[in-house]
Amino acid sequence: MVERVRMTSREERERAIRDAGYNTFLLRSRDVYIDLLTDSGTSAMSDEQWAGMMRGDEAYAGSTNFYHLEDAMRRVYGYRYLVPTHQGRGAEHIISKILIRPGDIIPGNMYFTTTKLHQELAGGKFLDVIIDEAHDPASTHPFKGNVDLDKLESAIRKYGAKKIPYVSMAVSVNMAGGQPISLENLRAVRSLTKAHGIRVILDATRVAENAYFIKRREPGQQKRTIAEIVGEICSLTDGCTMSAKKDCLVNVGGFLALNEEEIYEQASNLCVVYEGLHTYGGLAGRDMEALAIGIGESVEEDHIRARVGQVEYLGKKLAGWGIPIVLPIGGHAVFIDARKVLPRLPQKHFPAQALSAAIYLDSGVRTMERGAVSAGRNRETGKPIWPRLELVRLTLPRRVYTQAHMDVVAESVLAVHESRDQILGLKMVYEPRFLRFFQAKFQPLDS
Ligand code: PLI
Repeated sequence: MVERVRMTSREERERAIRDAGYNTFLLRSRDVYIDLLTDSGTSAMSDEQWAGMMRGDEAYAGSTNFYHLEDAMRRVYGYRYLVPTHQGRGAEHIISKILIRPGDIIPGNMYFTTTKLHQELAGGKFLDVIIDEAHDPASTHPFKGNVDLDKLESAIRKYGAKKIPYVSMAVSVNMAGGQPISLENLRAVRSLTKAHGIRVILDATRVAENAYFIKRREPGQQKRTIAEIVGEICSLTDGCTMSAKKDCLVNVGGFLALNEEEIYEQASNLCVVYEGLHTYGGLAGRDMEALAIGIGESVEEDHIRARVGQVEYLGKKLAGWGIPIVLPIGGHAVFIDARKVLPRLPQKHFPAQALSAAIYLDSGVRTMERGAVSAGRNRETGKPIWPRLELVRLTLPRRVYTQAHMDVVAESVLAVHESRDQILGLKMVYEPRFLRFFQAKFQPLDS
């Protein structure tokens, strides 16, 4: 099957982005030429996955597809128990409700929007313990997703282990630019937390992409398979939340996986409240089948090399033309450093949001802001958070676009970069209460 793409005129795009309040999330997809908004749910399913869709067992309870999914999860990730959810945030909601008490602290290697919100809604507070290099777009540290063990240790000393229900450990750290963690770092986090009786809950969303970087960069890992490395990452944690819409190559789906029976029992009970029966969790049988097959495909060596290789292709092209991007190039996306592109715009005028809108205007390529708009406000003080990273994310769906599409994207970014002096800052004219980046609206400021 092919998806047709539609080219638009400059006038059409001007109208579309104005109507969308200069927020690319509010554009209609028919007005988008090449869609690099996200890699979430936008990948192309394989022939095997489509065949699996035809074998949906849509029984309300005990669907055969659930058991296939459970087998695949155990085989690749190795956890004991599975709770399917409609997507990643469904799993985040459930685990946060179970493990977090009001006043708890959840250290993690950089925030992710939905993960942090669910931790806060459960009464907890997220504490960033990622290494400093992660906040510096120019640092070429090979594992910029790593936890700073001194920061974690001092958090344990300051708050006490009883106030820390778990460490929230991400792989291919999204907000840092798709940056990996090393096995060595995860092992150290594991032994430190174990000594204090603290759990590690993995956000396994892009674990295969992280494993690929470990295989390429970490001493002694070159001969191992991606599947082996993924298995070891998971084995160093007590459970995971998974947005299956990324690595696992499905359009919808997620899960919570656990090793402790007691937590699993609570989770499967909350699943029936918020998601659906514990053997479908908001998914159709056919979705679970496609996911079971996608899990296997996600750790295939050729697939993952081609996937990360395409991101690298785009990133190298942009970097080669002098466009400031986050280095090293990440696993799922290329991130443009909007502060460097638009140094005359203060952060309060949302340079990344403005740059993202400008790229759409130029060519119909849709990207996403990952800066001050995404960071939102401090929930206690209500004050805006001003992150060091002010980025535009060009996110590549898996198995969808060709290298020629990447050339079109790169040429548009170059054109926008060359005319960057004309880009106006933005003011926010509508701000929703939660996860504002999805629905906020803006207006251009006068030049
Ligand atoms: O969109 P969900 O609810 O399936 O998953 C939430 C989620 C959790 N963790 C991480 C690292 C994510 O990247 C993530 C969703 N990411 C989106 C939608 C993205 O565009 O990156």
